[in-house]
Amino acid sequence: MTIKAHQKLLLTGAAGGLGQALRERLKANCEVLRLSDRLAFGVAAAQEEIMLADLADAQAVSVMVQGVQAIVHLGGVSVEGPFGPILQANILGLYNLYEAARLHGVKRIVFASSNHVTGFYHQCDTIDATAPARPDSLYGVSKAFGEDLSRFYFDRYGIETACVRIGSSFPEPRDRRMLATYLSFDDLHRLITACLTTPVLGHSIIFGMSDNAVTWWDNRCAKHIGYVPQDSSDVFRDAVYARTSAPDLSDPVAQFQGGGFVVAGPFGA
Ligand code: NAI
Ligand code: 15L
Repeated sequence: MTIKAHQKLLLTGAAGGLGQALRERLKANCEVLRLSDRLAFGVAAAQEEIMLADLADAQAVSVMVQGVQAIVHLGGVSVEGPFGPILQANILGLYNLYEAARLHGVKRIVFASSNHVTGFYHQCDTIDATAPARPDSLYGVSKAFGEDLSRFYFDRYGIETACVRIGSSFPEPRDRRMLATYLSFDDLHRLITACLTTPVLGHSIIFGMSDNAVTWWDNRCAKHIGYVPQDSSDVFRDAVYARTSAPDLSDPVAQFQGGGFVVAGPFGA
């Protein structure tokens, strides 16, 4: 099966950690990969275009979106912090992106949501996509907004979105919590590919995780996407246990799925 489902694909947040990890991988999904970020990050290679844009700038976002058939949206504030930048990038910026998609006829978006939409569930809870949001931070609230905004644009305008509640996507798990939340870069690419190629995506929420032995999330509501993880955090388990100490179970950081996000801040405006 070809995974080249779109002629021109836009990747936002291209200068960030996941953007860099996906830059080469996503070229298999399109003829031309348009890369965007607020920050400059070098020159375009073969099969690439670079278009810088601040998500808060509606005009720049419109130009960025024009001419693509699908979007992988990673751009934005990726951790808890002051509300001002979160508001600009993750709330106003997301509105600008969906308005541009509507105006330019883009019909499918993969939105990098986050496990922090549901970070205030306990680590002994197993939740699926029907569980009500319980954001653990203003950052998590902004991702919950993104999930609602994208649902509105699907119901009203038919723009399909996969809200991928990414767990922890790094080269390897950094602590014991991430053994449950780990998503390898290759599995992230498999997941995005599934979102871009499944015949009917609709508006879907899927937890972005590898095939980890310990998990808090159940993806049964997203079977239609056809994502099958092939990696697992289990190969890192012994090393993570050896370099970390047992969690203090009276600490909220160890009780809730969101880990340190449940106590981060307040940061003010
Ligand atoms: P990152 O912080 O490394 O990259 C985010 C990129 O967005 C940066 O290059 C930044 O310059 C850009 N950006 C920020 N504000 C912007 C604005 N106003 N306009 C345009 N660009 C802007 O984050 P990372 O780890 O690459 O994550 C990518 C996405 O995935 C983020 O949306 C994050 O919330 C989400 N995510 C990542 C997880 C992970 O484990 N890496 C877990 C859950 C969600
Ligand atoms: C996220 O949403 C962040 O973007 C990422 O930096 C990690 O902190 C991740 O969640 C996590 O929960 O480990």
